[in-house]
Amino acid sequence: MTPAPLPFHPSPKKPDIILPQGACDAHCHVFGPSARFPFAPQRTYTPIDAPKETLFELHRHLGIDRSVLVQASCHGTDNSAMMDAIAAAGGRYRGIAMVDREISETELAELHEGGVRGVRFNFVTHLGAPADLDAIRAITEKIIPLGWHAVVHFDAHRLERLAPFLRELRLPMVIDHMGRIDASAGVDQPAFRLLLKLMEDERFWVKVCGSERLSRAGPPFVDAAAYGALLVERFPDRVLWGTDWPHPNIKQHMPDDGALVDLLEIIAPRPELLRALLVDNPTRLYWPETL
Ligand code: 0GY
Repeated sequence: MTPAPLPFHPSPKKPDIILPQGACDAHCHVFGPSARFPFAPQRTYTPIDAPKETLFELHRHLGIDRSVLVQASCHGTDNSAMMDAIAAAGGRYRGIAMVDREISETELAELHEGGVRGVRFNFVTHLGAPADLDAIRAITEKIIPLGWHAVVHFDAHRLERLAPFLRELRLPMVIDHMGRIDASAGVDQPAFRLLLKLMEDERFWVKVCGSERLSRAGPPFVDAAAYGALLVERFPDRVLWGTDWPHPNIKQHMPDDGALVDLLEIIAPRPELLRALLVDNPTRLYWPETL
């Protein structure tokens, strides 16, 4: 039997740092509530309900003004829980959808109208079968006219085989969770070197979050934050950050979201870096019309 999922932190601390105005959590999820938005039959895990109201309250508590909701595999290609949350946020939230290869132009236009600005592809073993490469080619060609990007989520060991394929695609790509590298394996580990190499191509962006997933040292996950700091220093205008609330599939150390915000002191140690990471970069990708 699969063990019961760990609940998200019930009372995160108030962060020690004050976030800049317009700060964006560019990676988090809403789950359910399942009575209204049932999970996908083919899911590989069943999370605890994590409704929009709880997320909105968390963002207020942390000092986060904007957000990008990322469709998670447990909801499959039914984006309705995410769309409902975006609609309730009055333009301050955007979304990354998961879609079928057959999606029509009309359906894509509806998603765009509802705040979606990209599509996510999963290559993470514990989340099910890897995304189909032909389907990705077909979907990305459909979303290019909308100005969308792709979000790619993969296990670090897959990057070597995946990189040539990603380089073929003709749109911006955002890599989730620093490519899920192993924080104990050092900056010379092949996957991290390859990630740095990919980032030299200006189509690629990277999310410097997920420290709690990459860390081998445990809380406060400083070992993983050091990789984020390196990426932010080297590519300050193509990095994004998020809480990853409600932290699906965290098995051991459920993070305190306020403490994750405090890790930004390591990840983006100067005000101009923090502003680029939390405000200017998300604006360019998700709210370009406000520039
Ligand atoms: C994350 C990470 C995970 C889950 C998903 O789509 C998902 O279900 O992304 C994970 O299990 O590591 O980004 O939330």
